Amino acid sequence: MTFEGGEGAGKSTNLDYVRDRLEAAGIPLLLSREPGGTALGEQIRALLLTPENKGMSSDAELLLMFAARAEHLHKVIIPALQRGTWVLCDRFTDATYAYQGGGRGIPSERIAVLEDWVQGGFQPDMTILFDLPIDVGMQRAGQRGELDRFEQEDVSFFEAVRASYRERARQHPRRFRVVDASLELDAVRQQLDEILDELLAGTHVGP
Ligand code: T5A
Repeated sequence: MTFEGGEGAGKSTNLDYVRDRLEAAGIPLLLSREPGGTALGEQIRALLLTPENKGMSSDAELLLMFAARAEHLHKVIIPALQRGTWVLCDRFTDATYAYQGGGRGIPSERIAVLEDWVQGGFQPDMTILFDLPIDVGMQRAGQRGELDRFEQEDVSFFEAVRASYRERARQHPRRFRVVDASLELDAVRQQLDEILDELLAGTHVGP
C-alpha cells in the first residue's frame, strides 16, 4: 500500500493513523519510505535531498531513485510480502512519474523502461493520493524549517507534479484512492476510514 502526494500533503502523519487501524485489525505490517527504506537507500536519499546537490541532472536523479528502489524491493518489500506482512510505503514509483516525469519533464516511456527493469510487473495493491493545493502543502512543509532540494523548486514544478499525480489516479482508478488532503485532519481521517472499512471488509485476517 503506497502513500503519495505533494510536499506537506500529510502522508507521514496519516501513515501512522492507517498503521494503527490495520494493526488493530490484526494485520502484520511494516512501514517504509522512498527514497530510502534500506541502509543503502537512506544514503541515496541523503544524496537526493541535500541542497548541496542542487543542479543534479534529471537522469542522475531518476537513476538514483530506481537504484534505491531496487535495493528496497529486493531487501525489504518482497521478503516482507512473501512472509505475509503488508508493506505501507511513504511514496513509490508514482512519485517518480510525478516528480521526474511531470516535474522534470522526463518522458513517461523512459521511466517505464526502468520501472519494468526494476519491478517487472510488480505494483502496489492500493495507492492513496493525498491531493491538495500547492500553497497549502508548501505552507505546512515550510513550518518545519530548512527546505530540502525538492522543496526548493518553484510553484510551476509542483503544479506539474500535482497534475501528473492526478493523471496517474485517472489512469489507474482501481488502484488509486484520492483523498482531499486540504481539509482538517479529522476530515482527512474520515475519508481514510471509508477507504479502510472497504479494504478490511474484503480482507481475511488469520488462519
Ligand atoms: N521523490 C521521491 C521523487 O522525486 N521521486 C521519487 O520517486 C520519490 C520516491 C522526499 C522527496 O523525494 C521526492 C519527493 C520528495 O520531495 P518525502 O520524504 O516523502 O520525499 O518528502 P515530503 O513529501 O517532503 O514529505 P513531507 O513530510 O513534506 O510530506 P508529508 O509526509 O506528506 O507531510 P507530513 O505528514 O509530514 O505533514 C506536514 C505538516 O503538515 C501537518 C503535519 O502535522 C506536519 O506538520 N499536517 C496538517 N496540518 C493541518 N491539516 C492537516 N490535514 C494536516 N496534515 C498534516
